[in-house]
Order: sequence, then C-alpha cells, then structure tokens
Amino acid sequence: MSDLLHEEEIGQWRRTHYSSEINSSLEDREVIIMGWVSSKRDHGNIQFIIIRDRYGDIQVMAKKSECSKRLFGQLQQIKEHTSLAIRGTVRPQEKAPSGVEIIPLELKAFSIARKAAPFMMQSKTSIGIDTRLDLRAIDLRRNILQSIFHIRYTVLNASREFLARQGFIEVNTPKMIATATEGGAALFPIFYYDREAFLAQSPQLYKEQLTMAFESVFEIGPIFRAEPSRTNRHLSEAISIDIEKAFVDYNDVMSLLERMILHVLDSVKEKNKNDLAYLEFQLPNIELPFARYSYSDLIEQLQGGGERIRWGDDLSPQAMKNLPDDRMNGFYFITDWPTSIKPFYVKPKFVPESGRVSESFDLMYGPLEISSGSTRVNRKDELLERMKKQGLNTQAFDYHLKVFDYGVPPHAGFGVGLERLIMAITKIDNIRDASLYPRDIDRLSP
Ligand code: AMO
Repeated sequence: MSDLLHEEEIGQWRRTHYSSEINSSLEDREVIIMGWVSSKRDHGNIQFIIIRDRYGDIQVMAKKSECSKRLFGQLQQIKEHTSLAIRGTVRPQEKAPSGVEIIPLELKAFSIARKAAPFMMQSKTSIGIDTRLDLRAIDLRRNILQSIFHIRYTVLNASREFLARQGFIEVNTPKMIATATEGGAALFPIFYYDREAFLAQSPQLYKEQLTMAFESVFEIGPIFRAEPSRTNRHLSEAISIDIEKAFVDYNDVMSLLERMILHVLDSVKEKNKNDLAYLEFQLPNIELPFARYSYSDLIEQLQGGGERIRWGDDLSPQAMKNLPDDRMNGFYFITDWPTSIKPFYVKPKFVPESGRVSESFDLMYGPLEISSGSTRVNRKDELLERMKKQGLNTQAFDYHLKVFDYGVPPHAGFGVGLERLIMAITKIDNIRDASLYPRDIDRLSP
C-alpha cells in the first residue's frame, strides 16, 4: 500500500480542460485535469477529492466498486497540496460544486505533498500572518489572496490603459541612485562598486527630468523606504504608480488622478465580479470631483474639536479619525500643505500666503493616504533656495540642477501607492496582503 503513490514525470500528458471549462456538455467525455489537491473526504467506499487549478475547483469522485484497486489506493494516500493530473470521464452531478464531477481512470502524481499546510485553502480568516508569509507561495493559493491579486492585476492594467490613452509614455528609471529625494523617509544604503549609493525612494527627480524630453511620463515600479515602524500600512518595498506631466499644475493632475481612480474602479467592477463577491465587498459608487479640503481648514476643524495639533504638524491617521464630521469617508483630497513639511521639489504657493503653503495634495481614502502629488519647482534659483532651506547638500544634486539650465517646463505629478490603493479597493487591513512577498523591518524572506 505504501508505495502505490509515487512521483512521475509529466511525459506526454497534457491538460485537456481547465476546471472552469468542464460542464455537462462534456458528459461521458474523457478529460485530463491538472492542479493541486485542495481538499478531500474519505467515506471508506467512496472518496471525494477537490482539485484546484488557476480557474477554480473541480470534484473527483471515486467509488471503490467502480475503480481499480490500485487507483482507489492511490487516491486514499494522496494528501492536500499534492500536484497531480487525473484522467477521467465527466459526469453531471447536481451535488458537486460545479454541477459536474470527474470519475477517475488514471492518476499521475507530479509532486507529493509531504506535510499538511498550517492553513486551509478555503479559509477566509486564518492563522497569524507571519506563519502564512513564511509559506507565502502556498498561502497565495487561498481563495481570498487569489481574489486580491486578480484585482491587483486589473488595477495595474487599468492604470496603464488609462495613462496610455491620456498620452503618457511608460518609462523605467534607475533604482540605484546617488541622493535622497523624499526628506522624511529613510534610505537603504547599498555598495555600488567603491561608492555608497542608495535604493530609490521614488523616481521623483528622473520623472521630472523626463518631462523635458517626453512631456507626459509614467512609471510603475518599486520604491524603497527604510521604515523603522511596524504598521499595517508601511512596507520597506512598495510599488508606486508615478506620473509627471509638463505645462500643467497640481489642479490638473488632481483631476487626472481622480479620473484614473474612477477608471480603475470601473474596470475592477467589470472584470472582478467574482472576486468582489468572494470578498463580500461592494465598491463604492464614486462621483467626481472628489471633495477637496485644504490642510489649514482641517487643522482649524481639529483644533475646534479640542485636538492638540498645531499648524505645521503632519496629519496623522489618528488625528484624522477625530475630525468632527463624517466627510472623511471614501476618496477625498487634502490640499495646500505647509511648504515646510513637503520635499524640496514641491512648489510653494505665492498667493495669498506668500510661500507658507505649497501647491500640493494628498489623495486620501478615509484615514489612509493613497497618493501625494504637487506642482514642482521648475526654476533653478528657487530650487536651490528650497534645498538650502531644508539643509540639503546642493552639490550632491549637481546632476539634477544642471538640467535646469535648459528649460525645465512648468510641471506637476503624483505617486500612488499601489498596495495602499489595493487596501482601499479590497478592504484588507494589512498592507502585507497586497504584496506578494512583503518586505518590512522584520522580514527579508521569502
Ligand atoms: P510619497 O512619499 O507620499 O510621495 O509616496 C507616494 C505614495 O506612495 C505610498 N507609499 C508607501 N506605501 C507603502 N509603504 C510605504 N513605506 C510607502 N511610502 C509611500 C503612499 C504614498 O502616498 N515623490 C512623491 C510623489 C510625487 O509627488 O509625485 C512621493 O514619493 O501611498
């Protein structure tokens, strides 16, 4: 009995149908399915085995009286997660999840699971995230993560599609860089031959430079942030959807961003109906334009509500929760942030407060920041002054400042945190589940 089941090569066997393609019109037809054992029930004389492939599940039913002794024995030995192929005939079965089942004739086990995974494929809630992340490739087979990552794929495609239609060209900028761009966030130093270099926190300066050659550019790529804190909304490596556009200001790119979000949500609604149903989540019907609140107004409101916050402080999610009304639901913008807490490339607003506030915005979803953007400084003397005010070593930015001698256009842009957007769309509360292999202060593998 013990050696009935052994691992075999795929050889000439090929899948004839995915699980989703098998229906009663194939009654009595012979098919070959391939996938993984997702669950099994053994009733002694009858066994039910659910096989999962990328499109779903299909039931295999074996009766002792209808099956060779060898095949029945093999099925009894097989464990969940084993990868295998089954050749069998299709039979309608009302009680089966998809209305049909496979009566097996022959089985090939490709790779036999040796251990029981610490979680079930079907379970929605599950044991601690660290146990799951340690076995991420297996965890990712779970329905809930399948839904999240199918939605993520739609979000990426829809963003690309939208930006391409708006005349943007996709670019890729260096991820090994010489200088910081985002003041607040820490850098990861790396060895670059005999010099110190850093992993890019953002494509910021490159995307700005590229407006000189291409006017409208976007990049979907990794950003690296040495985040010392353990929160449910920070990763050390995230994906950002960055855009930059010439001859516009922050109002124009806010409008572009909200239209992009609308297109993304419409695409998810259309393409991910089953995933949304599984997540039991109805996407909000959003209306444009999104509400816009100025930073100063929100500070006043918070102060009015007794919050101890000063003009110039950052708006933390904790503080945001204390806003006196429920206007902060769904998507909205916070605009005109203090110049002092925005990076050097953000353009100060000269009316009416003479540079104290900047032409900047954050796109929020409830208390979660999804994106930030701004009009950029496009004159060299102004940029130098902003750098000096922020205590930066201007020589380190020579490579960037140089291009300002050759006609940098007025320009504006934004960066959207992809995983944050997925959090908003799927209602997950830990950003790690929006990343295939998340990186944080405690985790560098798998
Ligand atoms: P910012 O630093 O606000 O702006 O980043 C843009 C967006 O990226 C996401 N994000 C993160 N997501 C997960 N983990 C992190 N550690 C993390 N850090 C940032 C957020 C955030 O809104 N250069 C500017 C963008 C621009 O002005 O074009 C920038 O990097 O969703």
